[in-house]
Amino acid sequence: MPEKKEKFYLTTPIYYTNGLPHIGHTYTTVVADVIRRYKRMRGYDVVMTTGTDEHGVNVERAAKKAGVPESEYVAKMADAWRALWDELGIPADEFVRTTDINHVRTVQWLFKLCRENGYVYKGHYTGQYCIYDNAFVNDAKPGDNCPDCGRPLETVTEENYFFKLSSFQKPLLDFYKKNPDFIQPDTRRNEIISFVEGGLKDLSITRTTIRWGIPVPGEEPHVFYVWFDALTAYLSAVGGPEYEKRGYWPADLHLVGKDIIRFHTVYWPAFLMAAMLPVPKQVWAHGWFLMDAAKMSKSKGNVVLPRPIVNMLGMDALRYFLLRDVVFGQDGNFSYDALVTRYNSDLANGLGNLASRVLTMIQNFFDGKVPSPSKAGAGVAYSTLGSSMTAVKGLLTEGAWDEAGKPTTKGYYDSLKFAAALQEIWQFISMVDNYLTQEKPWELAKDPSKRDHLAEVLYEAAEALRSISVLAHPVIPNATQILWGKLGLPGDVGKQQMDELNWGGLRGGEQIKATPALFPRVDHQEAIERIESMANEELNPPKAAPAPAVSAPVATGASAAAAAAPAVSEKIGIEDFTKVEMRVGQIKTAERIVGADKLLKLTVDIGTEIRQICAGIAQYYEPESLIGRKVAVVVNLAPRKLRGVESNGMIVAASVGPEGRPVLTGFHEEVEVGARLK
Ligand code: ME8
Repeated sequence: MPEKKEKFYLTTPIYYTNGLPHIGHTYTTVVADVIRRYKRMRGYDVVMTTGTDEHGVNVERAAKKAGVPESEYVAKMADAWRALWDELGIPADEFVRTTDINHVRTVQWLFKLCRENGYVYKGHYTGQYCIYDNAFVNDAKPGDNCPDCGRPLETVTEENYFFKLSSFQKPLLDFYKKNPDFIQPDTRRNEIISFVEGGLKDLSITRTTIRWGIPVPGEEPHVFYVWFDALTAYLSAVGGPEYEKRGYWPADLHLVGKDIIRFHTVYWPAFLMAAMLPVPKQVWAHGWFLMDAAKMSKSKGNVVLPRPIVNMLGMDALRYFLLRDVVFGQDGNFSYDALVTRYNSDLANGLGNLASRVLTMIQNFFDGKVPSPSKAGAGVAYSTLGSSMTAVKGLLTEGAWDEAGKPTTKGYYDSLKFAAALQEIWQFISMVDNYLTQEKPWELAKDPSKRDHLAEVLYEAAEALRSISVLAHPVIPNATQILWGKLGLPGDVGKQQMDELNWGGLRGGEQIKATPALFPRVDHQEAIERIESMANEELNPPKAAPAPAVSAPVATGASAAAAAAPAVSEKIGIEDFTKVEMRVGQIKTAERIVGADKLLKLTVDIGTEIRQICAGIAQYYEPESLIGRKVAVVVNLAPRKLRGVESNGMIVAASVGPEGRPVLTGFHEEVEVGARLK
């Protein structure tokens, strides 16, 4: 490893603040996070930037509609974006907002440089403008619709500052030629080259019709046009005018969707060339995630949200699916059906099942201690699994080589071939599965004379799990960290260096930990229904949710904190109290809910019928201990869904201590099921 870490700077687009992230935005940010983790495991000092694009007429309109100043509107939205990335475990190292003062300074500085170098002039522009995409549409006629989003264009004439993009046709074409990897994938590169060969028109970079933008110093009311402003955020995030001090510019990689490739590979390098600043090394444009073959948009009502999926299946499942199901660069269809199928087959049955088989056998046959590799040591050195693992590692990190020893492709991770990388790792997983089926350790365990062989087999399998934890970590960081811990290994698997992963690293003697399944299997249909139901709730939140009738003795975890608050002193009349119908219920069944750690799903006999009720008591009561128990139930509460599971009623519990631990009610005398509490 180099003594001083080499720097690697990558970015996602700076997202618009007129909506919240859906699966498309999540996709780009997840990919950025995977690359960041991978590069760190190769010894790089990585910075990943994402952020929010907060200027423009759309924001002016949205803020007006919300009845708040623009600054307040964008601050709230930026907080929501940042919070979601944090919640999903994909936070930026630098979160840049285009309203940040450092960014404002950087845009004004870049403009000054371009102007001093003679690439800016004042003129008039009349054109057809799409206010939704913030772009003039070349060759459009008045009355046309936007070719991208289909919405009506507006005719706009105004005094503008122009950027002499036309001067950059040759410099750009030369640049693409000299840097054939600058635009990826190759199909996009060819598109851009023919576009630039077709001639470049000068570009309007300021507006006078918009108020909400970065002012052009001394030229008010001119404010910067959205792309000159937004693209510059990549540079502001790592020092702006003082970029040299931090040393991350030029960016190594801009990740974008194919919609904005032109802005990134034509305008952006031209702005930087005009200012005589270094140009980024690569722009990678991926395809669309489509929903029923159409681009997702809130107005079409077909957006897929990340949170409900993560609540149900976990973030690793979402990450795995996004990278495994679609070849990076191409369009792909998103479907819950495919997501849950992948989850059950590759994660629950594949990796999850392998891990639990191996760990259970080590638990049962070796008292939970990883057996030591064969005494002779030869087994490890010549292990078939070991050489397969080394081959997989080579494909992921170095690529393929021809017979003369020349590289023919780059490593799958380095060339962003995520689907291929995962396919290799999962082929290795099935190889380990086959190895176990062949060696039958459960049979070996019956014969004391085969103890050494048994130790060897389970050592190999455990070593395979350790390797998988390292190799798959960039894509499924949570599960691999858990697996790492289960194998009794200390610290953070993300701190491991892939180059240093060698077969035989597990020493033997590690104390394994039995913890719940990595990826519990889910019922296919039920999982989809619950995800859809949670998505529906998030997209159409109930108007002012009515306060629960009984707010002190609640039994759902989410309300536990509220329940611990001092009792409200406002008095109610008896007629209010009698509105709440409470009855004695008897718990018939109780089970945990995948994707909802705090909830138990109960069926409760309330005398007249058997109800399904969810209760937030999973962290305090074992499901089996509840069967047959009599509890007080609010039976006339409107049914609702908790984490996508229907709950028809509420179990009453006292809320005890500062953390609001729920304690179920009990009766000291025999009471009849269905009896009313008054
Ligand atoms: O364009 N499939 O912001 P934006 C895959 N502010 N990726 C998708 C997607 C989908 N269905 N939908 C969105 C902007 N994306 C500007 C960028 S950069 C200096 C300024 C992802 O909020 C994809 O990365 O519209 C796409 O390029 C980006 O979100 C657009 O985000």
